Amino acid sequence: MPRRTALTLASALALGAGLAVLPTQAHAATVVVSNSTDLSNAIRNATPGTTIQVRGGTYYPTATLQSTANGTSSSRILLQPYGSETVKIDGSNLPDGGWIFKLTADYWTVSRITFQNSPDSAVVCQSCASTVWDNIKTINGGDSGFTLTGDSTTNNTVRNIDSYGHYDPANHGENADGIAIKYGSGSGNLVTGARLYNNSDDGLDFWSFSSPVTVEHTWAMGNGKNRWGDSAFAGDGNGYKLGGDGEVVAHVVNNSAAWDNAGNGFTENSNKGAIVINRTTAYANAKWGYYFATGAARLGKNLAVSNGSGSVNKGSSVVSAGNNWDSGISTPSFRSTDASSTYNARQSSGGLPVTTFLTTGSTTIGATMD
Ligand SMILES: [Ca+2]
Ligand SMILES: [Ca+2]
Repeated sequence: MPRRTALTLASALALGAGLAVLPTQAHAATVVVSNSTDLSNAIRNATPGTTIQVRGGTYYPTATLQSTANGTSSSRILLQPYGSETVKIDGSNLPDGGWIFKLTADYWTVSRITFQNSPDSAVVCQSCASTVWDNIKTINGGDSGFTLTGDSTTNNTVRNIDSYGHYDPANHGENADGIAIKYGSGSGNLVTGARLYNNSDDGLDFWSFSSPVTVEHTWAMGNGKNRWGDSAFAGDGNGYKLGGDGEVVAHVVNNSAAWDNAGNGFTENSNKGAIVINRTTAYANAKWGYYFATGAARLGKNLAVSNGSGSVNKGSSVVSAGNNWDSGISTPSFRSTDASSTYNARQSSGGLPVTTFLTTGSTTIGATMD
């Protein structure tokens, strides 16, 4: 990236009356950090155009890394590894209830960093706008892996995240989701290319979020199983929990899949909005493939196979067309029902690994699994 020309203080002063129109991105700096203190300070003190490059290794901060510093549309703040090095930020030394990273800011891009072993939530973006989360991992935390929350949560992109192994012991697994977009509002938020698996509660949860969110190219699997020997386990285990708390909102899920979850593959969760579910696949979930019993969902070209309670539970306001449970629609066979390749490393582009699992070759129905 070409370096921006910085306006020095002296030249700015020389402009005299022109001060009022000075660009705000006067300082574009690259900061290289190699210990937790410097990392914390760099995050807190970032200014528009700051690039924070984190040297390889595992970091153990003792307080939540946080910032309220905004970038701008033309001078984003970047947080990323140095070169191709591997960076893990581990929450093991945080106090009980601590989060690893809390951002309340706009125009950040966070790339290729693992956030693991958080006492509570791993990453929380509160009232963030125009942030990009690119190929991050959130692993084995004590509540949800990645959270967007608060009003004015707009135009954020979560791309190619892996979020797995989260479990909240205090609530017997009731709350820990792979991605939680909950308790807030704001348009233009996108989840794409996510793998959300083996979390105690849901793969993805939009509880009490009042604006539409779009999900695509995402897999949710193995959620809601008691993997922790919890005798009072309370995880729900929906692949995609698309609402709740009385919000009526038309979320959109395209070309995504849910399998082997303990609950439903896809559920309105009492959201009566016109949720759009298009070309998705629900396979071998313990409850319904698609549970839309009370709302007005638009279900099109979806494929449900071998779900415990059945393919679909749909109320009279649901519009259903081209799905394999609709009359005259046949069920294509899967090329593979062996999911092992879905856990492989991602492609060099950061995209989901190549798999034949749940692919059919159909150009009209079901997820394409890519
Ligand atoms: Ca729950
Ligand atoms: Ca949940």
